[in-house]
Amino acid sequence: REKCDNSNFQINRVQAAFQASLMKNEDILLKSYLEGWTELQKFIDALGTIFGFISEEVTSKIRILIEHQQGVHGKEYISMRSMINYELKNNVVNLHELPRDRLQSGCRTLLRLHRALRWLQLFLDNIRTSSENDSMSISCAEAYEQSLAKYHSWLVRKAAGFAFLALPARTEFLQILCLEGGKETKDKLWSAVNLIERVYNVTQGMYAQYNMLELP
Ligand code: 1Q0
Repeated sequence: REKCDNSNFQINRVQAAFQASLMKNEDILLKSYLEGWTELQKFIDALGTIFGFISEEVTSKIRILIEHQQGVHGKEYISMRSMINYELKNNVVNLHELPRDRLQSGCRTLLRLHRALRWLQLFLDNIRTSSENDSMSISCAEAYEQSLAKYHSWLVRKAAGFAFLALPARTEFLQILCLEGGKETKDKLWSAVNLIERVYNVTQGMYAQYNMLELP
């Protein structure tokens, strides 16, 4: 496992990337948003191979969006709003049925990451308000039930439930996040939760505005 002092696993890096994704006019800079996810993925990977299927899923969603960004219409994929406008105008988004294209739309792909960001917000807030002997598995499962679970099949929910049981105890978990526990940790988590909530709200607002909250 990487050491904390080489700043590889800093929660600050996640935060910096998501902070940078917030644009002036209620828009999201996709490059930074994806960087935030790439940083998050390092934490998932650090938790062990049991979480591999979750990490794979994040890789696959990030890859689809990067493929759009590197494609011929790449300049349309700079911000979330430009992506939505482009995909709507050009019938890239499938509004009514599951996508069958090889390269799925950026809008429905980002929506999956967006829903997962709500889980992260709730989970981090549960950790923040938990105390030393509280179970991370329960904190995680509760956040999941309140958010992502309702979009997942029975099988995925079962697999997620088993993976949660493999989460380490609170102290070790905080060590993986390079946090020591105590007041400073609560402050850091509080500011991370608030930032994630802001990013979530901007994204949610845009999906609602374009009627895209249920994209198949
Ligand atoms: C630490 C444990 C992480 C648990 C996260 C929640 C578990 C979710 C289970 C994910 C199952 C993936 C299998 C596939 C699901 C797809 O069906 C679904 C829908 O996509 P589609 O194409 O079928 O319509 N995909 C998704 O819902 C995407 C879900 C991505 C899950 C992202 C989990 C993110 C974990 C993040 C970081 C953990 C680090 C915590 C500490 C961070 C501190 C800053």
